[in-house]
Amino acid sequence: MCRLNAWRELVRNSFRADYKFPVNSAKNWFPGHMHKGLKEMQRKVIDVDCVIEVHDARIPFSGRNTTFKETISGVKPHILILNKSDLVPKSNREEIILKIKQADPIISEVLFANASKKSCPALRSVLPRAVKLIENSNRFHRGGKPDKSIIIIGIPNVGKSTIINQLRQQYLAVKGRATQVGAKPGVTRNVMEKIRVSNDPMVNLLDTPGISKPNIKDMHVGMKLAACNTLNDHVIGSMFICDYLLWYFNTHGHFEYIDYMGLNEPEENCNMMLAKSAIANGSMKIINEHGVRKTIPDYEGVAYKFLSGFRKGRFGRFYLDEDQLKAPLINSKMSNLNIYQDMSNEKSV
Ligand SMILES: Nc1nc2c(ncn2[C@@H]2O[C@H](COP(=O)(O)OP(=O)(O)OP(=O)(O)O)[C@@H](O)[C@H]2O)c(=O)[nH]1
Ligand SMILES: [Mg+2]
Repeated sequence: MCRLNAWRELVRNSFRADYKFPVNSAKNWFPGHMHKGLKEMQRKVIDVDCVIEVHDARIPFSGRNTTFKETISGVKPHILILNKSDLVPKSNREEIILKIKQADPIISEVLFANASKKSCPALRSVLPRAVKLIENSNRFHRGGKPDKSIIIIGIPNVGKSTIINQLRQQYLAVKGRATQVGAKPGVTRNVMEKIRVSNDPMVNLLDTPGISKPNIKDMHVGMKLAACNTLNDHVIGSMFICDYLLWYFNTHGHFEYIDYMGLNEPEENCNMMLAKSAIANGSMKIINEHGVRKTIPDYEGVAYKFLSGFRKGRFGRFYLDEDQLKAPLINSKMSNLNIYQDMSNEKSV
């Protein structure tokens, strides 16, 4: 505790309080395959009865593609799954749900889910919920067709395909994956044909490529999206992402990185942090400079360790949207909310 207080003081007195962005927002957030994917989705959405949007729970208020409202979902029932709940605290979930619903009344349900876990209770509840919403919706005129179609949308790498595979395994008790999953953005490139995930009720899901928000004006949002690996690292650059995360950890009191990286105290400068960590862990590499062999810190290797440590939850559970969480609620009728969370006791990683 004493150590923690000393670190907080150090950060408060001598570290940068605000973040100056070394990169600007004139980035290509929207690669070519996303244009194609969006067009395909717009063609197929005509047959769809409900939209399930998946987003990363670490950034509940940042980086959702709000243009989906105009391009895809319209007035169809819309469920938002905040996935990767194993990486965020169990506190504040009710407040987050309320704030999202207040800001975006088109959303019928918000759930926290952990699709990496076999029997996630929130995921088990999602199909019955969607079916109920569809049957209660006055747009449901399917001429007696018994099957229901749901499209799964969201930005890249948030777990859309994992959720489809999980639901299929849960309801049909089949092994294997119907749609490919991967730990980098852009794994699903095309809108898939319908994937049957349940026979009773008869439900088909459509997997789609992750589509980012076309313009990102707020660079905090861009950096958070990059930190959660919803963009390829090269779009921003690994070193810049590390630097942003280091600033975020220090200014928000998340000091778990210090032990993980083999450091003694908080570091303000990202290059210095990576160099000290490389030396402490023996992560050095030999380079040849003008015919002279030199041993230098393996900056890229250590930056990868830092980024993947965060992405795997090795620095503890927290939101990257803590500042938005502090904003007051418009009204706080929390007790009226239906909250479906993954309340299991899984550990932070
Ligand atoms: N920690 C954690 N990881 C998850 C969870 N769900 C999915 N993942 C991982 O997140 C990564 C992306 O999963 P995908 O299902 O491929 O994500 P996607 O949204 O389909 O990605 P694109 O097709 O690239 O848009 C994979 O490494 C999954 O194992 C979760 O609940 N928690
Ligand atoms: Mg996918």
